[in-house]
Parts: sequence; structure tokens; C-alpha cells
Amino acid sequence: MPRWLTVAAAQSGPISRDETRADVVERLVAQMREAHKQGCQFIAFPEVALTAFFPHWWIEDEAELDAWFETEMPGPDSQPLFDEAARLGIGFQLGYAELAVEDGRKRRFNSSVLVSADGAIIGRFRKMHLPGHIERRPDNPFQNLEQRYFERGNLGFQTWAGFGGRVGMCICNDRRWPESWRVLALKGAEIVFCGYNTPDNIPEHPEMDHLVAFHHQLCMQSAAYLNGMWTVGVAKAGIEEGVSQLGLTSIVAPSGQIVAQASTLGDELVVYRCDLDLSTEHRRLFNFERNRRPEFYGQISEQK
Ligand code: CDV
Repeated sequence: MPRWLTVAAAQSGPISRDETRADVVERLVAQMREAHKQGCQFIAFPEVALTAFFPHWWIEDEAELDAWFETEMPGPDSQPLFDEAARLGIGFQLGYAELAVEDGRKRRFNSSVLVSADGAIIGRFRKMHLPGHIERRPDNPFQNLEQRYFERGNLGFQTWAGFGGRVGMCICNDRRWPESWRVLALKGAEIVFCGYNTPDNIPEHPEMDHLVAFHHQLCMQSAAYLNGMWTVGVAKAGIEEGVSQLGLTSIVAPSGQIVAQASTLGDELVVYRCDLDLSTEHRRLFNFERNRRPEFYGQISEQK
């Protein structure tokens, strides 16, 4: 018996620096309504979906930096998204920059929430793998200051029961690390949502620019195939404040095949009716229980 979940991966076109959160949320609500019209039960939005991707800029002033973060979720600007989800009965995943006070201090994370069809938060994730640098690189055409502005996530990789299956989340650079996906798979994820902001060029390594799209797809497709799960990558695409970002929002089946993909660099819904049971079937074929035997792989220690 198939277990159907119709998913929309909601690619965002660029968000300008002076676009308000309320304006952006209006765009996301329009995508949510369209997804509902197309019969989707779930919609996934990109990494840091409520604003432009500010780690591309050097920001010295702390108050100015804090202004890019959400101190509550939902907050006054994002509440309409939660209200609309509950009204339509559609679940969603939303990436955002999170400012929390924990252990008596201010902490900044690159986060996402998983929201049920009645508008309640059922899962939280904080990005584990932070790319980029801490110092300013004045010769680069844009910065990549995630290591400066965020702390590594402290919630690990978790999965949640919902939408007829088991769901996981990771964020952008997490997709380049096999451990992210394998841990999610071992925790039962049948479908994993991954929002991203990926420049289509690498200032320090222009010789690798032509491989950016290939490496993105390689990660998403191999993760799906090697772990027997659906992977859904959701881009913030197009030229945002001078930074040209990859599109290629896509839905990948447990076979590793791309079954739906964006064809623009703007706001675009990528919709597919996913059978979550394909994950179970694929894993039965692989038989992790019998064939995955870390105890025989040899001691894991760095060989110098
Ligand atoms: N937001 C990201 O994590 N971006 C990185 C880029 C900077 C390499 C990525 O892995 O796509």
C-alpha cells in the first residue's frame, strides 16, 4: 500500500536587503496557497527564508546584526504563515536565523522548524555544519560569514513522526556531509527537507565554479540512494544583492532519481506526490540490519 505525501518545495527568488519580513511572508503565504490548491499536504521553504542571506555581508554593529534574527517563532511577522497553514491544513518547514537566550547568554543559530497541519511546531533543528569564515575577506566579491554570525547547532539530528511518515531536517552545508544523512536515516527519516543558499561561484576557487551545480545534485541524489529516503532541496535562488545563487530546487526519490526540479531562478513551486513506502522498500533491499556492520569496518581513527 503506498503512503502518499504530496510535497511542495517552495523555491524563493532573491530577497532584497530592504524587503520587510511582512513582504516576504506575503510571498511565502502565496506559495502556500498555491501548494494547497495543487493538493499538497506539506510545503518546504529555504534556509533563512524570511530575509536576504545576510552572512554575505560584513556587519560590525551588534544591534544591526541582531535585527536579522528572529527572537521568537512564530513572531509577529511570521504568525500569518502559521495562521494560513492552520486554516488550509498544510504542514511546513521554515528556515530562519534564530536569536535565543540560553545558559544566560545570547546565542545565534541557523535554524528551521517543522510545523504540523494545525500550525503547531513539532520539530526544531539548528544547522550543524557552518561553512565560510570568521574574518572579513575584503578582496572577495561577497562574504560568507556563517562561522562568525552563528554557533554550531546543539540539537543534533532528529526525526519526527508526522505527515504519514518520519521526517528529518538539515540545512544547506549539512547536505555535504554523509554523516548528516546517515544519522537521519538511522533515526528512521523517510523524507528529509534541506533548504539552502548556495552561491553558484566560489570566490576562493573559481576553477571549481562549473562543479557547483553538480556537487549539489551529487549530494542530494547520493544521500537519497545510499540511505533509502526522499530528499527535498529548496533553494533561495537568483541574484540576491549581487550574489548569484544556485536554483535547482528538487525532489529526489529513494532510487536517487530527481523526480521534480525547478526550471527558473525565481519563486517557484516544485511539486511531487511522494510514496513514503518507497523508503521502506529501498531499505528492505539494502537490509541495513544484516549488511551494515560497522563492527567489521576496522577501528575508526585518523591514519597519519
Ligand atoms: N548556506 C550555506 O551553507 N552555503 C554553503 C556554501 C557557502 C558552500 C553550501 O554548502 O552550499
